[in-house]
Amino acid sequence: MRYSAAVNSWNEWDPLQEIVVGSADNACFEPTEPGSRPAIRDSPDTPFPTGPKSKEAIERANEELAGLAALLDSQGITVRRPEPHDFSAPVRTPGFEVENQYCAVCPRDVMITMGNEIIEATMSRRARYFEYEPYRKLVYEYWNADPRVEWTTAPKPSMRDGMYREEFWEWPLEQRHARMHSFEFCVGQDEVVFDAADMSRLGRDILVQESMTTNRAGIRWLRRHLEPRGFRVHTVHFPLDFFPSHIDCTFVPLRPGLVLTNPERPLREGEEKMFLANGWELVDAPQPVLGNDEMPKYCQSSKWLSMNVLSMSPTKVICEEREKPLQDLLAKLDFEVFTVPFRHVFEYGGSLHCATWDVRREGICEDYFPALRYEPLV
Ligand code: ABU
Repeated sequence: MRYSAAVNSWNEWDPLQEIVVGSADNACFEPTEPGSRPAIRDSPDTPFPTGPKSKEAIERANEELAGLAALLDSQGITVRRPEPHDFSAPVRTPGFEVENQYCAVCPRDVMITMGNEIIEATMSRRARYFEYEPYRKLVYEYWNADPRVEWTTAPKPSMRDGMYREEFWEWPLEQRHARMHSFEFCVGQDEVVFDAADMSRLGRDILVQESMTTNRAGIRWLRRHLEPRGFRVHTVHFPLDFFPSHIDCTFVPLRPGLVLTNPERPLREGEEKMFLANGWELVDAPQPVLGNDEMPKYCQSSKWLSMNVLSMSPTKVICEEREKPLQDLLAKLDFEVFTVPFRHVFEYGGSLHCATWDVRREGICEDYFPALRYEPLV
């Protein structure tokens, strides 16, 4: 019998064997920079704090992350954690300076497994430039353990001022609405830019969202890298999301043939065709229990963190403890639903999917879109 590689994950749902769960140790507030304008929810005119998060905020998040790790462990899944990193250290490169870094709560934003390959994203924000570092020891371990494991670091962008379109942040909502079909955000199009969490894996087919954190050059780079390896890369858009960043609160594949969709962020017209023509069902998530106004005050993500679930298998899914309407829907769809409290992690920009990076799942590369016609770049 041939064992699967030390790194092996082709989709978002196959039975999970090994996963990295993030850590809030040494987390800092995300600084204001051209790719990010953090604001306090109930007091947008008060300057956003800088430097380290409070000990209490870190402990609360770490407790919930440990609860997730314990649940995964109880299901026989190997859980790994990032290495400590000094996020309070400033970063200075020839192109930019930033006063502090961010955190290692959301490995999903940085790292992605594409079959037997680990890809480190370019990242889109200065404070996250070195966010691969807490995972490097693990990457070396996997890479040393198995010659089938490939490891790719995507080209680092300069992150100079000129890479960004800073006026984006000043556009009023009406202007954004008028421009919603042009998909121009705070990153320009000259350099390769992507966050790993803008991708979703469905066997041979990879979705990439064009967003504030992934530009068209980033998607071109991904196509040129992945197509020769047998993948088909599909760009997707959600024109009613005026601040799109990371696909996993918008379009969440749960098992072959089923995607959990965001009722406020429909796919661009025409992009649903590949799903419908291949017998997939798109099911809207219910409204989250917390409204946008009720999210933690330093949280920069939307209420749709509710749908940021983590699949342990095609029949077992982990959902935030208080999201009862979503739990009920998932149960109706024949999932065994596990729950953990995760509200304190929201402050760090993610929920259960964001706060993890699956390294090994059972299974092989499958084609779930047999009726698809695809034009490769070359
Ligand atoms: N990091 C995921 C955030 C996505 C959202 O706010 O909808």
